Amino acid sequence: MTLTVLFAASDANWAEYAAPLRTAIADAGLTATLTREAAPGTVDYIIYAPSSPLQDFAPYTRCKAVLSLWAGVERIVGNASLTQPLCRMVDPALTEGMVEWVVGHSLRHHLRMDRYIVNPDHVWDPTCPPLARERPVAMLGMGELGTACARALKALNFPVTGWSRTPKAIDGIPCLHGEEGLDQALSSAQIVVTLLPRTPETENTLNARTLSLLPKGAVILNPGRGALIDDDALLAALDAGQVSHATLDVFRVEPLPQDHPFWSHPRVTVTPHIAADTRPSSACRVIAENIRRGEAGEALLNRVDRARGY
Ligand code: NDP
Ligand code: OXD
Repeated sequence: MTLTVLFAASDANWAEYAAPLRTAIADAGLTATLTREAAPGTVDYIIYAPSSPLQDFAPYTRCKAVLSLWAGVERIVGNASLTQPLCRMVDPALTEGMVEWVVGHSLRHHLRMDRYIVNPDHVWDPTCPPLARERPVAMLGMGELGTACARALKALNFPVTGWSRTPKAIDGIPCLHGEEGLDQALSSAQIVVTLLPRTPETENTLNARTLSLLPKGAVILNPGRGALIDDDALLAALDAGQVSHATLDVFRVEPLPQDHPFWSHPRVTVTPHIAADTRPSSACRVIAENIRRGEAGEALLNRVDRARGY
């Protein structure tokens, strides 16, 4: 049987994904027409990115799953017309990229690299930074990405505490949950990494109250979603020295508007939502495996729980 797979994403996505998707679908033993246009009633699977104008999923009556190219699904999860199973992206290469971004930016601040990279007055300050073992990290979000980043930082000896919605047991990484757990994780964290999904519950996880719990001079790394942080509270904490630096990859509005104070703040580093990209060669294999599973009647990978929102 020939399946119809609708690719609902931008022209740029199509240019990157069409060839590796065809290869991955064939390698999974499937016969499919991969297309950017099809009569809704004929479509078996939808591959979706928020760059697509597709908003009304109701006419796709035969569609067995919507497969997101993005890990974060906040722009589609609440769509009332979407009743088909929704799967988010878990791509090993995306995870690898996130680990590199988080470890790189953690080490930048831990080793105070900026002091030596930009030193116009040639200051000779032989103060050595502490060892990683003396620099506690709080990892907010212990899912696919948070757990991989926590393990990588732990391998460098950072004492990492994880925080998630539900309790977890991970070797060598104490894990907390709930509001009290958050307060405890933050109370000793010199580096805080936010890798939570955007949901109504996670909005403003870092706010004036929670930022005030941090030891003075803590660093924030946010590769999760902009809405996890109250922007004004963060700016106030930076100005007060409560937070010494924030490295932000994601924002409430993207691209970050030119007049946003983050651009010019001396202790904010803006990276343009590049912490971790889905890589077509590996992501297409994940998509093809899910189509294979759908056809074989097996459980789909990475199903989103609509009620939870992620
Ligand atoms: P997962 O769904 O695997 O993990 C999410 C984690 O957040 C889980 O540990 C979950 O807890 C926790 N969580 C969710 N809600 C709450 C809550 N209310 N309180 C406490 N913890 C909560 O997601 P990923 O790790 O794959 O991705 C995380 C996010 O990273 C994505 O949603 C996306 O927004 C962002 N991202 C950013 C990219 C970038 O380039 N900047 C690239 C890719 C993703 P529990 O384990 O108990 O369910
Ligand atoms: C994603 C992202 O969610 O790039 O995949 O942020």
